[in-house]
Amino acid sequence: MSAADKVKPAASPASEDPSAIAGNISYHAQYSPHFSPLAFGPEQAFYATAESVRDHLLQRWNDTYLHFHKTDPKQTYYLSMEYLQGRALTNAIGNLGITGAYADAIKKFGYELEAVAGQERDAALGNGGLGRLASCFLDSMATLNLPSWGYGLRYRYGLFKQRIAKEGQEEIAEDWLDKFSPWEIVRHDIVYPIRFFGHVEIAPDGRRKWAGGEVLSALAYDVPIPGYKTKNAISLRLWDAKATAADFNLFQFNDGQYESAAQLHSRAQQICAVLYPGDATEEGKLLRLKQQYFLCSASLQDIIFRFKERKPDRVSGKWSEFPSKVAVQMNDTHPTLAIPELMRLLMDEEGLGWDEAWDVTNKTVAYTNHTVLPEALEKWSQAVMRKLLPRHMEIIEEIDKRFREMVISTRKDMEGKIESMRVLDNNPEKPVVRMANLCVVAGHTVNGVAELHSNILKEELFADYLSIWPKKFQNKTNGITPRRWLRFCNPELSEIVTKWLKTDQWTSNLDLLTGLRKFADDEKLHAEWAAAKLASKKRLAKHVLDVTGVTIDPNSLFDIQIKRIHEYKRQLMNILGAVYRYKKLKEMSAEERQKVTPRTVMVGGKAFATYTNAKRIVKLVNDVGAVVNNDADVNKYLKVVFIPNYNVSVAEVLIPGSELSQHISTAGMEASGTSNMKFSLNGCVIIGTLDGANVEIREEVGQDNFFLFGAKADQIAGLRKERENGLFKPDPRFEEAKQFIRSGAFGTYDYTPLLDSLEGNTGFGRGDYFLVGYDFPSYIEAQARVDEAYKDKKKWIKMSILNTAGSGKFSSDRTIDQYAKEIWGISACPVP
Ligand code: RUG
Repeated sequence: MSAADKVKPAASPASEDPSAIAGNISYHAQYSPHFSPLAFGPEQAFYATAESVRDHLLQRWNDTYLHFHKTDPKQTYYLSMEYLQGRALTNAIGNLGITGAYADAIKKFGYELEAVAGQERDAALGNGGLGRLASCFLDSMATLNLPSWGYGLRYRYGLFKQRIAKEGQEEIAEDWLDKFSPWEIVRHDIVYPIRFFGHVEIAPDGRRKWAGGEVLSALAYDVPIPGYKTKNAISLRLWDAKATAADFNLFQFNDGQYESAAQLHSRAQQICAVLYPGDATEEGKLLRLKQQYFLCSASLQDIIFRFKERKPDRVSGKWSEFPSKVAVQMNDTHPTLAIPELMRLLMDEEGLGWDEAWDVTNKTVAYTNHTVLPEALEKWSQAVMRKLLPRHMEIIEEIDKRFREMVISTRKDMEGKIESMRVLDNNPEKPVVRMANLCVVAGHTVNGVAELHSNILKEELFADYLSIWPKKFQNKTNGITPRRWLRFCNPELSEIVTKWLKTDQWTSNLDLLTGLRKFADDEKLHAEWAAAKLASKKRLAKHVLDVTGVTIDPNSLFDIQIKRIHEYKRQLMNILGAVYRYKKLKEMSAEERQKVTPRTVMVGGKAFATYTNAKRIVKLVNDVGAVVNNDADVNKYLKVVFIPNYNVSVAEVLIPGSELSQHISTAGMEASGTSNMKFSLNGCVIIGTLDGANVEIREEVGQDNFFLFGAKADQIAGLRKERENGLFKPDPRFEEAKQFIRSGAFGTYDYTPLLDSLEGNTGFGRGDYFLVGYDFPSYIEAQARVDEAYKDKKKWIKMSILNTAGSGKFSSDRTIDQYAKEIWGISACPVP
């Protein structure tokens, strides 16, 4: 008899009584039989528990759909190529307020909730901050009862799993659907045709029509997203690509031509196979564009369907009503094709004229920019676009033409600027469509994601447009959900916060955290705070031991940098700092070392598979760690650990246990950053530059509670110029650190190309474009201030408390409330 058999099965969903819940889990173990009925291990326990939780979710999700249907509010649709959802179980029961009941229920089977929750695979349908932001936004939309949904793609394989081998990072397909995802609901009733290639025809009624080519189907999978302490549960609708039976050539198959018989099926599989397929080849570029169009077309057809479904008497004459019922937010330029697709659907399918379709489109779509890095601003070859989406290319050409005419006729003074503002770049060598320009021209609002970033958009990247549309540009400083990023991932600290604030309302009103300020010197709070931190540090130390085999000391200063590996984020500066520290430790006498603040430097993050320098950085951190951690002279004072396979669940262990975190990008290059907010919320002090949201975090937590260093954004261009002119004189400490690596102190791997990128005078990727050399001395000095501050435990804990206390602004509830009011024009629609 299995453990599940010991509890009487009961189908009744949505109970909050532990015995009834246990019965429901047992029911799922037996009647949703994914596994042998003879076994009920932790994995089976997870799936049965998740299915039981899903019963709770489905009820709310259905009620919410019906309520939105009945009340017909204006609704936001968030289009994003990325969602970094992570695990869902702990979050779902936490938001539903049934964690205790589920913990008790699971005990009846002899398991602990944490162990069962740990069985879940991360849903990593995203790459980094942009995807995690989208997931935090969904949590806030549901919590604020906003009528809003997310749309994305159901990638078969998530962001790759990172393994550290002798040669450095290896990428392995992340099989998050290996068994199945208990959270998704396949919607066989929601399918839309998606065309690729083909040609444009003139229909008998004179309308232009896209025809021919190949047609696949988009099939919806819904993931219910529960709000915190509300009956609302919204949808994350993920599209999968399918071909139909009609596309299967039975004749060819019976003739032994198996591959050509199922050609369209295999092409359908490619579309949602992976996030960001390599785009070095023409095939790769085409596939990415297909993915983007697939998301946009399926979502817009669905949005239009719902617009009609909510009021079936809506006739084509009423399209002017559309923007009062629908807001579409494009998360970066990846869903830009929503613009020509909406135009196409309105004109070619619904019969609107250009002006009316343009007016509706403009009032409906808005664009969030997440980067000013030139290489990340998407540009698609006009030839590829014309081949894959001929009708869209026509529409884009018309948008470009009309924009040009508008500027020429109304703004003579801008004529000289027009070429760089146009949607099309007709450079004969490489004609492209500039997606960001298309978003700015077509959208009603453009926003950046932190004050500094939004100012750079207005003053530099989009400055020319600002003079045409001064009201189009806004700032919406990013945020993070306090549920996942404090309440659920750091229960020890959460309890203390609730105890001292005498309320747990901070979970949905994060500004209440300022109430901690008045206790910042209280010794009792200090003792509790330190104990909670130590508990999290021990949990983190265990994780490090489990995944790397390295033992770290929970009494050392835990210094963490976790984010995608990129040269602008300057993990290289961090590791050069660690190398310098190691060299100085080696030069010290035993007595001198005793005065040193012991430190554990942890770095985690994935390097894009084809980004060679980023991969070299990963290798370097590992190589430095291998030497330092095994050096008995100094490893009491310094350890360097690379945390493999950084993802959302790993972050949930690392962030609570952090004391210092590094956000050290070249000023002006990190649009916002969001892990900085998570760290600060968890009482971790930041060492950072005045970049992205660091600027605002420092304002909120107080400048004494933030270790600042480095050049400011407005100095960067000048510094690069100086460098080009050969005026830069490197600090001897910077030279010493590089030289130590070049000497072979960390093994035989050839780091010359990586170190050479920090030398010379000019050029992207050479000539130290990211100014590591310029900022290194002030970085080392800021780190020395950290060492001193950490010696004063009282001072450090006070800084930690004041970081948490100053984090209220960075709740994604605040961000989403601002989007709702200032961009989307939507209001709460709570299920009664
Ligand atoms: O790099 C940015 C981060 O600074 C930002 O916090 C995050 C969310 O706004 O978006 C990141 N980002 C930018 N991810 N992808 C891009 C460019 O496509």
